[in-house]
Formats: sequence, structure tokens, C-alpha cells
Amino acid sequence: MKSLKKLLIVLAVLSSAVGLSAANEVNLFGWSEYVPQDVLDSFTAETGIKVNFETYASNEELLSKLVAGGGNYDLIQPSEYAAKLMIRRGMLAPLDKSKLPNLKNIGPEFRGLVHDPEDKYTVPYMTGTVGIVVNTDVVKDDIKGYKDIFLPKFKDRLVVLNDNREIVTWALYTLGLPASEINRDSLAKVRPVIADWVKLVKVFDSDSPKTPLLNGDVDLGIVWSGEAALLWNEDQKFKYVLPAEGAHRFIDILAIPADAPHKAEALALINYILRPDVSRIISDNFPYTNPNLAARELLTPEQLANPASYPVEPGKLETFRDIGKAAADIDRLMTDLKSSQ
Ligand code: N2P
Repeated sequence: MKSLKKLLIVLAVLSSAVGLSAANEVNLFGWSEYVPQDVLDSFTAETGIKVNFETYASNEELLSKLVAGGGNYDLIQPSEYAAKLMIRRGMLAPLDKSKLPNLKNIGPEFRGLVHDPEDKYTVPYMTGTVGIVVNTDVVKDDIKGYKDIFLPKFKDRLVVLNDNREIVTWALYTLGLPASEINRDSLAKVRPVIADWVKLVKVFDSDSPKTPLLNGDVDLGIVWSGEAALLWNEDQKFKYVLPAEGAHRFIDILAIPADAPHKAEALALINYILRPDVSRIISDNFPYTNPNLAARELLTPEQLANPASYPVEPGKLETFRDIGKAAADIDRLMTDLKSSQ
């Protein structure tokens, strides 16, 4: 009996040495420019759990990698509409709340939302908006919405997110159509609008749209609010405007894929991220709207006064709906319009 035990220990040590046993790791697939490497490193230092980190730049990219399989991801960060789709298709594992005591730090207004009414599968990571950044040193016009920036005079002075669902939604808002009703008919209506827009755009970038604005390569942008907040911190000439026609309020969540190989480690990382001192570091690096109210208490008055992170008059904001198969129609339309450029 004793020697069997010994043998098992030797086997375990050997197999971990050659990488056969991968128990003490977690595979994170997250948005680029959203999770500070420092946070992952300190998690590893505290727990001994190694974090393998891969990034994506759109929900559609995340979904296609997951559907293709082979990623072995343990922790992902979809936005509300992609999370809803995954729940509907049974792609997410229910969360063991007993392993998430820090969940208490999330504000009540971020619980029980449409994408996961019983908070069974998802935990809010950050929320934010998609809006317009104006370099007010250069652009003196009163910019209120999409219709004020997609103009011939701003040709080659615009950066926008490289996100098909976003772009189609901006066009729907511009036409006064509901953002959640995406079908053949509404796509036919937005087609000529977007065809004109793509001719004006200089840069499509979802990873770091702040960069061409900072460099002065462009004067206007449609970006994630966290990018706008970083620009504001850099120089207050970069003003954030929530488009009058309507804008996306995204809720990005943490979730564990149903087939994740390291669920316990993923839960440990979620609980770590929910710790106020850790969540505060995330806000320091990527100043989105933090749903963790205990972490918000640790932010400076300047951080809380950043108009892109914590908008005072948000206007017309909407979360996105799961639109099922129409997502593929959006991608076809956008590929078509961009390639005929
Ligand atoms: C961070 C991307 C923000 C997430 N680069 C938008 N849902």
C-alpha cells in the first residue's frame, strides 16, 4: 500500500514536470486592453495558479473561437448579448456562488439583468458605453451625434471601432430605427448609410482606438468609454459625447464555458478579480464604469469625475439583444461594404 502511494506521488510529480497535469492553471480568453497583466501576475503569486492569457477584440471573434472548439478556455468575458446567446445554447457553466464570497461587492443595479436574470452564469466585470471623442482643439463644431461626424469634411479624420454589430447599430440609430430589430429589411436600409461612412473612416480599430487620436492622426472617433477616459486623463481637449441618437451601454461579464477544464481555478480568479483592492487596479488601468461598489470607494474623486467613466447625463443608452442568425448577415454586409472600398 505504501509503495503504491509512493508510486502515485512519483507519477504525479513526473507528469507535472512534463506538463501532463495542468491542474494548477487557468486559461483566460479576454478582451484586449481590459485585464492588467499585473493583476494576473499577483493572482499567480498568491495562489500558485498560472494564468494563460489570450485576447480578442470583438464578441464575434470570441464566439467563433468558442464554437470552433479547441481553445480549452476556462474564463471568458463576453458582453451581455453574447453572454445571452451562450446561455441560450448551453455554452456556459452555472457558477458555484459559495466560491464567490466577493460577489457581495457588486452593486444591486448590476445584478439580475436581462442577459442572466438569476445571475446563474455570469458576474459583471466592467460596464461602459460606446461614444464619440472629439479633439476640441481642432474640431470647433458642436458635435452631438453620429450625423455630426460622418460628414465629407471629416473624411480621413475619423477612427471608429472595428466592430460590425456596433457600426450597424449606429446606422440604425441614425435612421431612427430600433437597435434590437436587425433583419434583412433593416439591414437593407442601413446599407447605403454605412457605404457612405466607410469612405470617410481613416482607421478601424477596436484594440486601441485612442492611439491615432493621441498621435493627432485623426480628430474624431467612436470608441469604448474606457479609451475615451484614458484620452481625457491625457488631455482634457478630448471630449466624450454620448450620441444623441442612442448608444450602446455594454455590460461585460465573466463566465466559465460549460466544457472548461479548470473550473475551480477559474472561480478562484473571478473571486480574486472581485476583491476591492484588485478591482481598483483594473479601474486604474482601464477606467470603465466599475460595477464593484466596494472598489469604487477606493477610487479618487478625479477618477469618479471622469466624464467618460462615470457619465452624469447618459442620455439614451441601451444594452444589446441576442439577435441569433442575423449576426452572420451583419458580418456579410460589413465585409461586403469594406471590401468594395
Ligand atoms: C476593451 C474593450 C472594451 C470592451 N478593450 C467592450 N465591450
